[in-house]
Amino acid sequence: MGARPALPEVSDRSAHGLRGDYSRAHADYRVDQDPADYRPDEHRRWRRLYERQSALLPGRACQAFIDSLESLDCADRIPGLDRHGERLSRLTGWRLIGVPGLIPDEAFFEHLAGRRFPVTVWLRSAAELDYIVEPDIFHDFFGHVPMLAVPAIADFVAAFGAACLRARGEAARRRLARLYWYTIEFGLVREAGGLRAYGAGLLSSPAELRHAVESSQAGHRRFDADQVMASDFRIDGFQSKYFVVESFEALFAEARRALATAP
Ligand code: HBI
Ligand code: FE
Repeated sequence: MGARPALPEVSDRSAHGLRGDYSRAHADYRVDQDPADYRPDEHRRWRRLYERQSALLPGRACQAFIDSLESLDCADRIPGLDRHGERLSRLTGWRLIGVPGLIPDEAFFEHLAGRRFPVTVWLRSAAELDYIVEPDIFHDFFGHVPMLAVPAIADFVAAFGAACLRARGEAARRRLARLYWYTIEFGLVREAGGLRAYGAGLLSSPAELRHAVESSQAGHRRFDADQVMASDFRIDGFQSKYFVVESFEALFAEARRALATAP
């Protein structure tokens, strides 16, 4: 996932520069997902993305992700958000909502605070198999949804959304965005077998998953919330550093303090 275009103004449903169809979006940017809308070639592309990425997971993805992905049973076709949201809500209270793509921060944070995870409804084109600019359903569903079944992560993401709604001013929101970026998008956890990915940006990207977990040049750092919130990040290309937590409970305990005291 690369450069993020400027987000559409709330009033501008056409959202020039973003590829999703925002014209059918409700006021909270939700769109209906009709699984019947996907063409057979799109389901085939989902299967190809799923097979290629899941082959890379052993020894690189955290065990909780591998177990949770398996229980989602979503290898064969583009997943239906309602069905999977039903099951997830029983596990950690999270539901899944369809969105046309990137949505304005305020709407995004309100959904996270309400335990509604926005999932883009379109799938990347065949030409974007290895590199995509905006998050598509493969990044959002394959990358993010399995970890929302892990209670400490589920609680952290909801607390992050609530903290962003409380935050006053751009600097405070920027610090919080970094916390989300270096954990939920690009976080690493230490397991008995070594470093493992739990961030969606890693778990949905073949090249960066290998780089972040295996490269001695990856810039591994011990997770420290203050250092994370002071570290700017890149949205096109590999990160220059990756933060490592000892456990998801440790992440949530330290981040909860940072979220509570965020200005
Ligand atoms: N919208 N659909 C969607 N998905 C995101 O990950 C997202 C977004 N809007 C804003 C946003 N992310 C970022 O500003 C936050 O991650 C901080
Ligand atoms: Fe993401």
